[in-house]
Amino acid sequence: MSNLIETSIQDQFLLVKLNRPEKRNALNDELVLAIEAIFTNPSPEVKCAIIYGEGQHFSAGLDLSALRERNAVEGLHHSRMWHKALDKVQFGKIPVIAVLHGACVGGGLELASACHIRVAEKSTFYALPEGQRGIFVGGGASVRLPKLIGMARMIDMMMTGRVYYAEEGERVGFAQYLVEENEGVKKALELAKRIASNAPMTNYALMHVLPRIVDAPQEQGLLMESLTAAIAQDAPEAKKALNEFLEGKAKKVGQ
Ligand code: 1HE
Repeated sequence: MSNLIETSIQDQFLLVKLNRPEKRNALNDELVLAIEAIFTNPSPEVKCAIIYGEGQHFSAGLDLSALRERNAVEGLHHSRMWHKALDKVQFGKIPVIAVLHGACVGGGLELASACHIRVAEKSTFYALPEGQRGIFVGGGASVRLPKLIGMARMIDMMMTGRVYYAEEGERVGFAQYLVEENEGVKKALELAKRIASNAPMTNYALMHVLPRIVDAPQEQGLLMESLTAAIAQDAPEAKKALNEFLEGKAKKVGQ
């Protein structure tokens, strides 16, 4: 395993730390492949993962020093390597929470977008410098980011170099939670506990079925929804949770 990334298990949660602070957690091939390996085969005891960055920034994106002269085909393979790795994050076995601080830019934002929930500390800022570097996003941002913030904002960011800071960023949809500095992992652990208490089928449906429904034509989406609902309600966890509510033993909404 690469020493540019560190993993540890706390309770039933996998903590994944980007550990290249001297290069602002810039993502070279070694790091991207390490991310792929970690999310391809998480230990079965792990119920949720949290990914965060060491140092002052979550990630400065693609390691630009590795952006040597590539021809079109090599560029394609490089981009597809990112897609394969980030698909393992989005469509793996465990929900993934990204904890953001400092720069969350370029490929760093693409990594954050592949996670299921984003918690931003107040120092976070978001940008897509690809526009200014004469390149295009290649790590999945054109598919994932418009679903978070809308296409118009992404076009503006790339055309003008616009930077969004933490508070506005949360408002427009980059992150779901905004917390004080150094509070992100604590918040993510709280959320992870809740996520881990869900029926496995519910988490699976949210990670794997919902994105396909969103991309599908309405008729197929509705059918997928019905099939998923039917399977989910038949699971023993669903029956147990329903009984607990009917017996007055379950938490009310908001508790
Ligand atoms: C890097 C990188 C990098 C820093 N690749 N080495 N991403 C970017 O265009 C963002 C470029 N980085 C920055 O704008 C700034 O570094 C930050 C705003 C993120 C942080 O600023 P700061 O003042 O904390 O750090 P720094 O002094 O700029 O950088 C410290 C070191 O990290 C320095 O190396 P050093 O050897 O001179 O100490 C920097 O060169 C190095 N560094 N960022 C390589 N990105 C799948 S396609 C995705 C396409 C993209 O992601 S494009 C966007 C790339």
